[in-house]
Formats: sequence, C-alpha cells, structure tokens
Amino acid sequence: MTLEEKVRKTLAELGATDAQSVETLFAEVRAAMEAERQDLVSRGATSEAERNQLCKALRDRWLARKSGLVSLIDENWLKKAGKELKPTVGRRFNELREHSAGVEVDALLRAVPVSLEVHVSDPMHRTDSVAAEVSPAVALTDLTLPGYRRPLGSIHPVTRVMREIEDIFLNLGFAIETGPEVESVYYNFDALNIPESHPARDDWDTLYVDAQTVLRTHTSPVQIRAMEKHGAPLYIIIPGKCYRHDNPDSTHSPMFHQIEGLAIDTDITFADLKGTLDFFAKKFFGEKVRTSFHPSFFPFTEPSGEVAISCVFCDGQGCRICKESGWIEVMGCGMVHPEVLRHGGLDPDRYSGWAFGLGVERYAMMKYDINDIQLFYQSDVRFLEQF
Ligand code: FA5
Repeated sequence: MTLEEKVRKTLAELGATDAQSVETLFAEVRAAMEAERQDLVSRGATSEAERNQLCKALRDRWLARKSGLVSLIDENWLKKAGKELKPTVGRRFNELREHSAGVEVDALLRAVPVSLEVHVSDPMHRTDSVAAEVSPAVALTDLTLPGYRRPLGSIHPVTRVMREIEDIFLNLGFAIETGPEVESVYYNFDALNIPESHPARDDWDTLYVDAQTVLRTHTSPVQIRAMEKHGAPLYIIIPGKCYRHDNPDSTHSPMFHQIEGLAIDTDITFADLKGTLDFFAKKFFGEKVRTSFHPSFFPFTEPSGEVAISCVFCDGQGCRICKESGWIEVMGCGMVHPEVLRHGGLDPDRYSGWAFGLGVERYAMMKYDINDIQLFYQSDVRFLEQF
C-alpha cells in the first residue's frame, strides 16, 4: 500500500490498534518526507523557475490544506483515533506538523554543500564541473558580486560629549548615578530648598504631569536620592535628560541634557570645588583655558556661583561669540545648602559638600562650533554623519 493510500484509511483500517504500531506508522511517514527532501536536493534544478516548481510540488504534496498528506493524517488518523490511542497519535502528529512546516525551505538549506566557499568564491576555479556540485539554490547566486554595504551609524555628538565629561570625572574617582526623568515635586523642588511659595520655582518653566509630578527640570533631584541611598561620603556625577517649557531657539530645547556633580565628605570647602572645576575645564577645553568664578544664586547651594571659562574661540581676546567679554559662562555651582543635606538625611554639622550643574548641549556646541542647538534633534543625517 502506498503512503497516499495509507493516509486515506483510519488507523483501525490499517490495523494499528496499539501505541507501537502507531509509532511505526509515523516513523514511516517521517522517513518518506525525509527521502523526498533528499530527492529535491539531488535533482539539481538548473533554473530558478525549475527550483520553484520543485519546491511547490513538495509543499503541495505535504502541506496543501485539503488534500496534503499532513491534513489527511489529521483527518483520518488523529481525529478518528480511539480514546486510548489519541494521546500517542496527538503527540506524534504535532511533531510531524512541526517538522513539516518548512518542508521545502528545509530541503533547500540542506542543499548547500559544505565546501561551497572553496569552490565558488575563487573565480579562477569556476569550471562547469564545479558549478555542477553547487546546489540549485546557490548556483543562481553570483557570489563574486560585492555584498550590500549597510551604512554604519555614529555616536551622537551629545552622547559623545557626555561620555567625555563622564570619563574625566570617573578618572577622578567619581561614580555615575542616575534618577527618574518623571520626578515628584518633592524631589525636584521641596527637598532642594525650593518651597512652593518660593519665587525661584518660576525660574524653571516646569512641565507638570499632575499636581505632584513633573518632568524633572534639572538633574539636581538625584542629589537627594543619592544621599538617601548611599549616605556620605559621596562623589558622584549625574548625567541625564531634563525638560523645560522653553520655546525652542538656537540655544534652548524643551528636552536637553545636564550633568550634575556632587561631592560630600567631612571638611569639603569651596577651594575643593574651584580646584576640581578648574581641572575639569582644562581637561575638557584644553590646558590653556582659565576659569573664573563669580557669585550667583541657587536655592540649593550657599554660597552659589557661576563658572566662566576664557573664550575658547578668541583665547579671551573678545569676539562675537563671547560678546567681546573674553569669557563664556559654562555652569552653575556652589556649596550644598545645609537644608539640602538635612533633606538627604545627612548632618550638616558633620558633612559639607559642593555641587555643580552644566548643560551638555552647550558644551557640544562649543566643542564642535555648532551655532544652533536644534540641529542635535532634527535627525538630519548630513549633520549627524560629521561626528
Ligand atoms: C540648574 O539647572 C541647576 N540645577 C544647576 C546647578 C546644580 C547649580 C548644582 C548649582 C549646583 P540652570 O537652570 O542654570 O541650573 O541650568 C544649567 C544649565 O542647563 C544651563 O547652564 C544650560 O546650559 C542648560 N540649560 C538650561 N535650560 C536649557 C534649555 N532649555 N536648553 C538647553 N540647555 C539648557
């Protein structure tokens, strides 16, 4: 009896009344499928049309929805199996169905001879006899043609500058700390000594998610989170995204990046802050750069300052970019306010610290002489591929 005849009969009609005979029948089916795959491989189609035809015939014979062998086995063996045999038949049928899913594809994959590269990639040896060894699927592909070159991306300039700044501080022994971009009003403002009534809250054009939740306006809330988590001593930098309801222009973006620095220990002084930031500026902008500190105000630092560097474009002589002043402001900083230390769970009589915060996009603009912050976020490949 042929396989076609067998799959049109029920198991009972075939005399398969126990598990062993069911196993034998399915083994026979699997062996037949395997033999037909091998047959497809060995036929060696000479054109793509012929290969497609062979594949289609194999697929139809086994997988056609109504009259394919697998469907007939389902119909006549599985569905009509007695109660005791059903689990065995079901298990073997599922295996068969899985195994036959890509019946023709599987055959083609196997059709690739192991020694292919040696024979075909060398055009000097492309003789007729060698071509005959190559499988039907591969013989149609000219492997001597160049491949497709997929363009490689590059690191975004903002990420590049962030990593550069991070590296300088990592080398000084600082660790990297991160925090949530969707932040509570408590961490973004209250814990940083900016109570609701404080006019300084208006300095940050805040995007509120709800009454108690904001998109963080700066990376400073992570100061408190880190103090709560690690205590002191603490030497960290905090890179991350910030959000403000700022209208986009050449120096403002509603989403931008900051890097915060925080050092807390016993006996930390403003001199440590000055020394560290001067070292950092020289590492980042070049040894010739000078720094200058002048008073400013932030509710979470006291005293507070702004750091300026001698203009990197005119070497401090005065130019259009530094507005003829010879100096460019590069970050806010100060000694951590005692109230902030308290909110972080630290005793201000025992510990002191300094902090700074800088805008990464502005650093990237200075470094690469970019005059419009919007360029970073327009995804224009002509701009991005320069980095
Ligand atoms: C702050 O955000 C303070 N948290 C910094 C700080 C930390 C001071 C610790 C003292 C101690 P300020 O609002 O100035 O400060 O923002 C810091 C930097 O973020 C700015 O100098 C600027 O470079 C950048 N920045 C602010 N708003 C934008 C914006 N809309 N687009 C791009 N960069 C911005």
